Amino acid sequence: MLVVSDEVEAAVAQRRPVVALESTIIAHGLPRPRNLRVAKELEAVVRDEGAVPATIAVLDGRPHVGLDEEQLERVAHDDGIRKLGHRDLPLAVAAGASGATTVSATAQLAARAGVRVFATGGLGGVHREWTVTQDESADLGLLARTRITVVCAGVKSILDVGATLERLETLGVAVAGYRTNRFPGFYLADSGHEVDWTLRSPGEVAEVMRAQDALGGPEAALIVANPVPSGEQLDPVLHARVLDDALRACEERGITGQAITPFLLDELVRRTDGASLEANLAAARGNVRLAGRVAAAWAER
Ligand code: PSU
Ligand code: MN
Repeated sequence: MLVVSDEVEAAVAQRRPVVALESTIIAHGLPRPRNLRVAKELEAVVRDEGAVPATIAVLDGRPHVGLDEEQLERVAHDDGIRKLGHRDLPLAVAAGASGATTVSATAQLAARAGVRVFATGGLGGVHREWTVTQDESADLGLLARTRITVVCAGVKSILDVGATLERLETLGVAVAGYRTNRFPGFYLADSGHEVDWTLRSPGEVAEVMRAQDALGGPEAALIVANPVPSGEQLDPVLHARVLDDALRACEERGITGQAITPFLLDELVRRTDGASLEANLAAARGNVRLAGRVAAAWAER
């Protein structure tokens, strides 16, 4: 049922480095037409690190691991492309639908295809109004049950970051800062929260992955939280101001469910004159590069 590209299939079979990439950031997280350029650029960064990119999406009811140029273009430019969490996968397959995969759906399909390393911008998590809405991204629950290493710039700053870290602890998902003891804040290098563990090289990350496999226990992910370079972060004062306004706009317009994350990301781009987009992309690029290096270290096992 899974369509794995020849290139990805060969790399997995030969234990060469592969990095999974999600497609929701392309279809619903970034403005067009820049999104297609970014999708290609992120794949190029993976290749630059000597790894094979495996961008994941569902097209006409078939989950694809590794997209060609035309397929990538469909994800970026088709209006009908849905947003698929992991619970949506069987429904999309049976309906013959097309959709971009979130972190949860991407992680599931990557693991199924034997890809162990995955890069994204920021994870989903616990939303700020959780006590009222119970809105918590399915990313967290899926990562608690999937053996994959996710390189990310923390969780999106539109969320309740402290609550998200608490949930990750409860769920038993390992979290380590990359060369930092601060949990990154997506657009910002520091979310204001600490992490208990710091990893300093791709080789150290790969050692943790080996230990996960050797120790048994529940199949859970490893989150490698890699801060955006501080020179490329969004101005923290601007961030605090526009985020407040964007959250208010979201509430006023009654945006709910799956639409909240794309709406807030888009509002931030508009309200910062594109500065949040640059910070988002800087974070994503850095994560993809590090993921390429982790995949290479992992391939040496
Ligand atoms: N990171 C980004 N941009 C995005 C996302 C992550 O830089 O658009 C997406 C991811 O696919 C993540 C999803 O899984 O947002 C979370 O959506 P929700 O909060 O509805 O679960
Ligand atoms: Mn949600």
